[in-house]
Amino acid sequence: MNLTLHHAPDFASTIVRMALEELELPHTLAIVDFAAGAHQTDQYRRINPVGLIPALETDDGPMFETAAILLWLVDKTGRLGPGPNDPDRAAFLSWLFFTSNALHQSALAMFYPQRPAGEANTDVARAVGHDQVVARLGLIESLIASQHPRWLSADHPGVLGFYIGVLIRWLTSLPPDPFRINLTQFPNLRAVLAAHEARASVQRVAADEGLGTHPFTEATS
Ligand SMILES: N[C@@H](CCC(=O)N[C@@H](CS)C(=O)NCC(=O)O)C(=O)O
Repeated sequence: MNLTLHHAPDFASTIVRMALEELELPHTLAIVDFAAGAHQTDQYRRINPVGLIPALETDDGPMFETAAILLWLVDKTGRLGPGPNDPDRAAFLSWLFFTSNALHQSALAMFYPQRPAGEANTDVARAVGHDQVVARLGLIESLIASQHPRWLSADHPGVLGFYIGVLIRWLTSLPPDPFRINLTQFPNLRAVLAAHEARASVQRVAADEGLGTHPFTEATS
């Protein structure tokens, strides 16, 4: 498999990079110069028409959207998540799409509140995003506590652990007080993320990108 990940350190592409490392899939990193606007060029948009990071070039063609790429990797390798015939697949898909469509999107409202609300209303947008994030993390916390899903557990690495881990990294370090998320409110999720960040794959990526030794549970901005 020829794989090229279009990547910027500590961006959403870091989630995909961790999955590629965990799967030990050889890949090339193409660093996107975000500050220079490289993600908005015609050349990059031929790979990701939306102009966002990540994109993954594959033998099946270019891919974008973090969740789509993660799901494709699960299906190609049979690892890091339940496959199409696994009875766990239905719940896994539901929570993967929830993470992408709901949790990730409300997190973006906290990081870029001016986008939905305009510069004059950033505090309101950030507060709404914060409340949504807390409620959505609460659902994930309840899921882990009550159902102990194998595909989001401390015992088995999975794509959702990497995805939620990087989102938590940002949510606990980037927003200004009082909007910053406190991970101790979600102890079951914290345990799952602690196990994921201890993986050699995550440690390799964290060392290369300067994310610290506990990139999910002790992030600093
Ligand atoms: N829904 C997209 C979101 C990706 C995303 O927001 N990427 C950010 C970096 S973490 C980005 O490219 N931002 C550039 C911008 O918003 O202009 C996905 O899951 O891949």
